[in-house]
Amino acid sequence: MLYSIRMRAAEGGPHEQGGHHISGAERLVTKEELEQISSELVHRALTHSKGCADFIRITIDAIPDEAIHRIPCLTIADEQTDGHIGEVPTTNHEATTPPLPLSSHQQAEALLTTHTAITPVAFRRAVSQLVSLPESMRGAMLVDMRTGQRLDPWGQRGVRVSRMSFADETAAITALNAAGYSGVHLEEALVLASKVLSAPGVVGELCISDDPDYTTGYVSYGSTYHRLHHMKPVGSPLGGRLFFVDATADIAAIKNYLETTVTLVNPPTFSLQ
Ligand code: WAQ
Ligand code: MG
Ligand code: MG
Ligand code: MG
Repeated sequence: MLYSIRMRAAEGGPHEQGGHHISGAERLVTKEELEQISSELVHRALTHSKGCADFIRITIDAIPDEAIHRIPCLTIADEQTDGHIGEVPTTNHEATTPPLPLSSHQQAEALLTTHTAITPVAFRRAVSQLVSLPESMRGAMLVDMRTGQRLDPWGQRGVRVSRMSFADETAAITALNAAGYSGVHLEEALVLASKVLSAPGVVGELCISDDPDYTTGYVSYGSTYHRLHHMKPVGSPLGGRLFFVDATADIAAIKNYLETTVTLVNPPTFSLQ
């Protein structure tokens, strides 16, 4: 039997009373792991770079075994973007013109629009909506892959992907470490991104962390996860996620799948070097 454990934390009261979102995380764990993971999640809420939580909600539910859905892990492709243009250090998310190297956002656009049906207009419109929000959302925006128009009606909450974990977290972390990757941001993002692309109707994702000191984000599509550095200026608390969807997709069904289907992600695999 597995348990779903979810944490959300805010400063200035609960989210629903206007508290400022600090952190959220979720796992699927065994009964034996519950106490340890609860304490790790509380620790995280109390020591986060976004502030110290004064509201922490931990929710635990048992999951019947037959409800569990298994999916493959996305494959990591690492696109290094240079943080420096010429001699001038830049934040490198702002558009450049040739012969300067593409900025992180231009790389994201090139990847998503070359390999999926997401249009450049949709990409730009969606990113500009995301980066012009006054505050980071708690979840993701669902946007039309052809127009970039926001499709979900869920305001600052958006869609929150939940009830997912690596099937074998130790094996997954060992495989990541052996390939040179580490850190809870990457581990959690890979699980989340794998679940997102497994949803019918979702064709791609863009992610920018809202942690002020974490500027690496990613885009994902098909079966790949592309890390992109310098997605925002260091120190910015503004991040977010865009889920690009087919306009004919059923928005309520996507939300329901992402929020409630209990999903285990197989360990990542790396081709032999
Ligand atoms: N479901 C949907 N959206 C979410 C969720 C969720 N469970 N959690 C966070 N978001 C949205 C929300 O708008 C946040 O502001 C935004 O994403 C960023 O969340 O390979 O740390 O948890 O090293 O700050 C990427 C790792 C880390 C890249 C991303 O996101 C790498 C990260 P954060
Ligand atoms: Mg997170
Ligand atoms: Mg899909
Ligand atoms: Mg964060």
